[in-house]
Amino acid sequence: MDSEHFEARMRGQEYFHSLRLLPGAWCIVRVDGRSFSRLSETHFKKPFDAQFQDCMIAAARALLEEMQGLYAYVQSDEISVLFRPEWNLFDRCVEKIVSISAGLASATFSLAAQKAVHFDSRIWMGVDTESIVDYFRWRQSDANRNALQNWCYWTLRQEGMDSHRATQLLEGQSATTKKDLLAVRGIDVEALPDWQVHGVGLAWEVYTKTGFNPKRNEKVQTTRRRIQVIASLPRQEAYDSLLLHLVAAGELGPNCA
Ligand SMILES: Nc1nc2c(ncn2[C@@H]2O[C@H](COP(=O)(O)OP(=O)(O)OP(=O)(O)O)[C@@H](O)[C@H]2O)c(=O)[nH]1
Ligand SMILES: [Mg+2]
Repeated sequence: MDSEHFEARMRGQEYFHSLRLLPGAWCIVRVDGRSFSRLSETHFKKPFDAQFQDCMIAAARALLEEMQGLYAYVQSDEISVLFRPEWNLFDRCVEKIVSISAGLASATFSLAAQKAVHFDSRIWMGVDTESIVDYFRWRQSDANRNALQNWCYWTLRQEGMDSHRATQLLEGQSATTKKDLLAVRGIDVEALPDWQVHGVGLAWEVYTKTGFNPKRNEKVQTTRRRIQVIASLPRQEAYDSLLLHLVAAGELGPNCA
C-alpha cells in the first residue's frame, strides 16, 4: 500500500473529525465539572463557596476570551458560552470545540483552585434568538432549583442527618415545602446572594480609555473592550431584554449593566 493511500485510510478513521456546527446556527458550549459533588464535598464550603465561584468565573472568562464568545453564564459547576452564527473558530469543528473548551475550563479552574479537576463539554445549537433566550432561562431555572435543593440538603447534613436520609427526605418535595424547611431554621431564600440563586453572567463591555500622545502633547481617547461580571442578573423579562440586547449588539450598552 502506498503511503498516500495509507495516510488517507488512517485519516478516514478519525471518523468524527469532519463533523461541523450547522452553518448559520447559533452555538452554546456548556462545560460541566466532572464529579464536582465529590470534589466539593471535601474541598469547598457547603452549600456554596465564594472561592469555588471565583474559580468558575476565572474559567468562564478564559472561555470568553480565548474562544471569542459573546456571553457566558455560570451556575453551580457549569458554564454556558454563547457564540454567534458566523463564529468560525477551528473551522466550526465539533471535536475541536468540545475538547478545547473542556481543556481550557479544566486548566483554568485547576490553576485557580490549586487542585486538578476536569470538565466535560457539549454543544447546543439554535436557529433563532428566541431559542437563545429560552436556553438561558432554562439554565437559570436550573440554578434556582439547585440552590434550593443544595441549601436544604446541606442544612440537614449540618444538623447531623446522613446523606441517604437527607436525599430521601427531600425527594419529590415542592419548592414551597423546601422554602418552609429553610424558613423554620431562620434561612430566608429571598435573602440568599444572587450568584447562588440566579447565577452570574459575563459579557463584553465597551469603555473609553484616556491615554497621552507625547508627539502631539495631548490627551487621546480610545475605545476598548473588557469583560464585565454581572453579579446581579436581571430577572424574567428584564433578563430576556438583556440577552436580546447582547445578541443584537454583541456587548453591553451603557444602560444595560
Ligand atoms: N461545596 C460546593 N459545592 C458546589 C458549589 N457549586 C456547585 N457545587 C456542587 O457541584 C455539584 C454539581 O452537580 P452535578 O454536575 O450534577 O454533579 P457532578 O458530581 O459534577 O456530576 P457530573 O457532572 O455528572 O460528573 C453539586 O453537587 C453542587 O452541590 C459550591 O459553591 N460549593
Ligand atoms: Mg458536574
